[in-house]
Amino acid sequence: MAPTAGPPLIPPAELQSFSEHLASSKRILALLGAGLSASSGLPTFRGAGGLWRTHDATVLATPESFEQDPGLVWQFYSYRRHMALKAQPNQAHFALAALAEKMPGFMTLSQNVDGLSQRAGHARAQLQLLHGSLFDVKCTSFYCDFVEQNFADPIVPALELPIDESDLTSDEARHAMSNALNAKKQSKELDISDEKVALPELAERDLPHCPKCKEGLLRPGVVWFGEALPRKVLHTIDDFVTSSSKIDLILVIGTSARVYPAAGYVDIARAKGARVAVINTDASDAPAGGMRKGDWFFRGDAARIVPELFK
Ligand code: BV8
Repeated sequence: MAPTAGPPLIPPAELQSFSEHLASSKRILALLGAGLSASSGLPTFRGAGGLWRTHDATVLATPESFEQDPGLVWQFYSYRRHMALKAQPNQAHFALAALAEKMPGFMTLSQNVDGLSQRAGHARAQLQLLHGSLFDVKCTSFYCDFVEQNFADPIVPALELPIDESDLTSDEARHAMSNALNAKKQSKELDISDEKVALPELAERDLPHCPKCKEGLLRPGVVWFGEALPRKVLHTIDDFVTSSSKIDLILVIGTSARVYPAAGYVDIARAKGARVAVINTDASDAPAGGMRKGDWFFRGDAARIVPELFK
């Protein structure tokens, strides 16, 4: 017996009203968050898996943490670089890139640093990276302007740690991890417990250093909490939102919309006449100020819903 089809992914009336609005829209914004890449296997910012489950990403993603323990912060970013390189863009990344190609008046504001929108072929002029990229590195020396794209995995040998820590509970992974660490003669016996997984203390000399000035420590080219967003990105977005014409629609895809000033673009778009379409697995994650009449909330996996919406 053929399996009975479940309820439609998107309620037909909602899809109809959205499609009509999309077809008549000239200027559209999309605000992307980590939920967009969830189906590509990447944990969301607060959902980092494995041994990072006991660390608070919002604490690690700060200049203070890097100052205090660059080795720990580099291990966090090395794990995320590795995961992002292993991941593939999903159908939502491709659908957004296709919409950008079709619509000059479409601009994506991405909070994601995983590089998946770029790998899906999203036109760079229409992709604003609000929080930088895992694959940019820059020198921390005050007098050095070195910055480059770097996809090496790991970026230095000292960061070559078994990454599949999500199965650290298994003996073989545990032995692999401790053998690798012992081989680096840098770790005490790993104390794997539920509370905290001991991470090796990496010597600063073994962390990535600047090839230009030869002395500065390199850091990930992401925007940390307390740091300003890239000026050029802010100016490009300002030009888009302050132009006289209205904004017809803002898509809010896979984000808890709690981080500012990124989340503030929802209200800025509303003030320019935009209707809001939220795509999120969590019905409680509506933007600040909640949903208004004429908005849409499409509940579910962005990787499945976004391609449907743009059909
Ligand atoms: C700044 C890079 C000023 C690093 C990140 C008001 C105005 C201005 C600033 C502030 C303000 N209030 C507070 C601040 C300070 C702070 C801030 O916003 N704090 C928060 C915690 C309240 N903001 C800043 O510090 C910003 N800087 O304002 O500087 C300034 C000006 C001049 C001079 C000096 C300073 C900088 C913020 C940037 C921080 N960097 N990322 C890194 O990645 O390591 S933010 C990081 O967290 C992500 O980039 C993302 O933006 C954010 C949220 O991460 P997640 O929660 O994981 O992801 P997301 O929110 O996307 O949640 C996942 C969602 O997806 C959920 O809703 C889930 O339900 C959904 N989902 C899951 N699976 C799916 C799904 N949806 C669909 N499909 C699925 N399959």
